[in-house]
Amino acid sequence: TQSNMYKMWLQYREMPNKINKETYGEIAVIGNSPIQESIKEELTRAFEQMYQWTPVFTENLNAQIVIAINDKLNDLLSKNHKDQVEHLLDEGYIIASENNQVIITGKSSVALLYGVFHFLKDLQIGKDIHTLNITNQPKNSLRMINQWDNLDGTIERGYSGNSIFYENGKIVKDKSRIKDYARYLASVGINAIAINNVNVWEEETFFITKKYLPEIKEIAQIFTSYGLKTYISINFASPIAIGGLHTADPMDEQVKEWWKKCVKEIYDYIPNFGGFLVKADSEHRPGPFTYNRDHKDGANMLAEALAPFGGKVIWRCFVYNCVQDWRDRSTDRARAAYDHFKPLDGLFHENVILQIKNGPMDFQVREPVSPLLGAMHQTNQMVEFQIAQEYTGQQIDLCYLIPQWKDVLSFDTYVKGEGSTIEKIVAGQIHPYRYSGIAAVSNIGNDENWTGNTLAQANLYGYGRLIWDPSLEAEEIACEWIALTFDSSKEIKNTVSSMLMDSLSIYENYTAPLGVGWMVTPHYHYGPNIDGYEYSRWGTYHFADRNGIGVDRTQATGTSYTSQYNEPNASIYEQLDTCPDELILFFHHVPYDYVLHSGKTIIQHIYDTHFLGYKQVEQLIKKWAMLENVIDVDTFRNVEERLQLQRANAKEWRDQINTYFYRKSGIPDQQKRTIY
Ligand code: GCW
Repeated sequence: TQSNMYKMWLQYREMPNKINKETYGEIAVIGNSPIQESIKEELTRAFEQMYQWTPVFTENLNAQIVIAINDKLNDLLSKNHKDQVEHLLDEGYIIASENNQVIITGKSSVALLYGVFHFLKDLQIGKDIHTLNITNQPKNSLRMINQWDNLDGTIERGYSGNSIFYENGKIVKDKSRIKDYARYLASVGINAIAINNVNVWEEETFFITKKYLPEIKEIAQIFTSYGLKTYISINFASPIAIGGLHTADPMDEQVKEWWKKCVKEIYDYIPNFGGFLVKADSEHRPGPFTYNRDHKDGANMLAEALAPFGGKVIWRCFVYNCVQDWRDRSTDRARAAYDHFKPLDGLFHENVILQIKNGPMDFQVREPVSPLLGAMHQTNQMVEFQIAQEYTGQQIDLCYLIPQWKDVLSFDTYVKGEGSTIEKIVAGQIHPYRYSGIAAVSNIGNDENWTGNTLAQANLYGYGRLIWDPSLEAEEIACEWIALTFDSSKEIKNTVSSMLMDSLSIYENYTAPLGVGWMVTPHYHYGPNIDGYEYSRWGTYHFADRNGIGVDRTQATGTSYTSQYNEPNASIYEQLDTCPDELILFFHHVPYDYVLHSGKTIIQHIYDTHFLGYKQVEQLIKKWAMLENVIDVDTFRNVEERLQLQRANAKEWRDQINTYFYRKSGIPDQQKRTIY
């Protein structure tokens, strides 16, 4: 049997108020697609666990619970509900209580699946089955997960064990865990997944060939039965690496033909294949630059091969010079994505979507929003988040990321006047994007609890919920997750939700200050190393010297990165007196005694937040300790152990940062605390 931690938010705990078998024992599920099969399985699992009886499935529309596409419902729906369904998108559903019947309907099978998961969620949190009346649909059309899993079983930036997809150079034979993953993802509305790392190594290059397609087909079928389309990350140099050609030039006829044949073969195996995810000309991966072509040439060539089958190219914009010289002050990594892609607006085919990281650097705890988002009016875009906590504590330190993503989504770009938020841009409401949405790097692995730290499950859950409906509040999502994962006791809810809600700012407090980023151990990205990247080629500098710190990205005296924003943002960031405190060192180089809006100097802010951050971790430990007797022992231990590691990490950060800046600046702490 599966442990509680394994079951994440689909616990289906035994319910005190049982719905009875006599009345609800028969459930009508109309249709036989694989998705209907998933629905039946999920209902069976849930009802057996919650109510200790097994439902019988029927096609009889008189059953108390009816799950069917709207045109199979005959006259069961009231006029009002009928109209509501008519206006829904394909993935939208309604749950209607009608003449004592519960009817879950929509226009597609996957809508029914989403409706059923919603129904089960409401039952789990104790809602009355007779009063359910829900209309719901996603705000974003593409809701995607990216696995950074390698065929050898490792996961790039994975902190939860090894891959559930691959082991020892092979696709796993037992795919039951992949199926469970599909259930979790579908239950929060994810509808697409790229199943391998964007860094495509030698053997993974063959994923698009007969060598692996039969097994990838099996994976794709699992995901299909939960409404997710499967994507493969490809190696841009495949025509050379595995095709026997001497070039991968996207303008070369033979190369084009090669990709067309390749794509056709993929669709022979997987008729609803989603398409390719591509990291090109980035961190030494091959790409069109080798052939003096640009990214539209590369993306469009693949798009042409995929178009006849309805496939898409998701092309990442994480393109920058990763062999910089720290002596060169004019090259600015933050500028790179915009500089490369903005001039290409309008030149991409309509089945290309650009995938852009939320910030201009790389998933730091604090960054401004990428100015490329929304800047291209005629090119499909989606934002990329990182659920995996590469720079935010690696699922050791607690860091609930939903508040960060909400900040990104609510950011006003002004690209089409006031109100041009990222939320609206990626929902396709500002520019007429054909496709758009949100992707994120997954945080799961084969650890029993999927996410290393059990509380990091909230980030996966929250990601799905937030991108389905960005209007949900971070705290609301946290409470929902807690209620489903643990139980509805007030004590657990209050304690865990306050821990989650405080965690991002705590993490920010004891790590790199005021938006400057990095200062992490090179390569591993956990723990402090203030100058670890300072003289390296990655372009991630803080420029601290005895007088001050920060990166001058102004038009007046710096790299002019600020000019990539629309007004008024460009001026807000450009001017010291309007630049928000939390980003000041991202945009400006300032002396240590510069006074923030908060009234504190930079140096005092550094001292205060670092002492505070450490204390706050100690408080987290105390809060968690209060739950010892109310939370299951596995979860309790799992989190307790990690909180202790977090404390050690926070201490190291606190002392190294404080010492470093005390020595650099020579300015003592006003409160005379011990600085080592
Ligand atoms: O910051 C980097 C990560 C790499 C990752 C890359 C990317 C998959 O450290 O591990 O490679 O981002 O997003 O492509």
